[in-house]
Amino acid sequence: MSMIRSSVTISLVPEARGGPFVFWDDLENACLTAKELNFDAVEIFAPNPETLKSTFIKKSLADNGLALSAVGTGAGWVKHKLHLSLPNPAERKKAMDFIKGMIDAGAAHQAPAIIGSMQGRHGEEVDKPSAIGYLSDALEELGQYAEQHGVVLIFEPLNRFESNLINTMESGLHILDRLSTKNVKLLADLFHMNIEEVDIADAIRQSGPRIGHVHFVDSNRRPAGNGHIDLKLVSNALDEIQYQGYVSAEAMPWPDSESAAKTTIESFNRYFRN
Ligand code: LER
Ligand code: MN
Repeated sequence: MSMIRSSVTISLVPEARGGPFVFWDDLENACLTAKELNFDAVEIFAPNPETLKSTFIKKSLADNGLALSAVGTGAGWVKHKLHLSLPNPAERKKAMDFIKGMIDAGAAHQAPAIIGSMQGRHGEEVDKPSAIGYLSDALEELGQYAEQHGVVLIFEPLNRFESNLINTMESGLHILDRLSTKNVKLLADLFHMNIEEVDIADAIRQSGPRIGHVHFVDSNRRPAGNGHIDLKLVSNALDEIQYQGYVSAEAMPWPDSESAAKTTIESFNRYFRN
């Protein structure tokens, strides 16, 4: 019996509307639905650490017997235009401080923080080697910071339309291999992988125990089961590497939030529960 657990995303960031989150704004109702559908956990995309620390969130999770699988840090980008590859050191420091706050707040729920869009990009003012250097330094410091708080740090390769730094699991591993901390794990987002990897299942096998979180979604960013990714090959590969973490639905609320959550849990049960 696989120890993989199910999770579904909730965004509480109005500026991120239109993004790939199953539930929007109404945390209480999202948690109720997640509970009804038997999800193990929710992943929250929050505007700031204070929101994550609120008794409202604690209560919604506890009342519905849900764990917090992970917290997104992308509000630092969508709300404050901060990221870890900016040319100005003071701005990079603000990005670090924002993420540290999120690591603290997640750790209070035993949940890791995810560095996705906060990795940033290279451009006119910062060439690629410099950007990768800034990002590596940040992952080193944040990985150690997370370790002191008893959680891992999750780093997410993004497809080429969202970042020009780290697009594949292999390049993610390459950057992690050069860190002295072993506390940074990779996020396997099936949507990004479908665009960038030669073979999704092979990339999962090659990443092995370095995978710390999975974004469960289909080729078109609709809920898993509504696209053309071969989910059986994905679940076989995750079994093979003895993955023990969450598969968390980060998908468009297609055709609506409730249906997306229901499709996801049906796919989860089909591919991870027999
Ligand atoms: C963005 O495309 C994404 O996949 C998120 O998980 C990270 O911000
Ligand atoms: Mn993702």
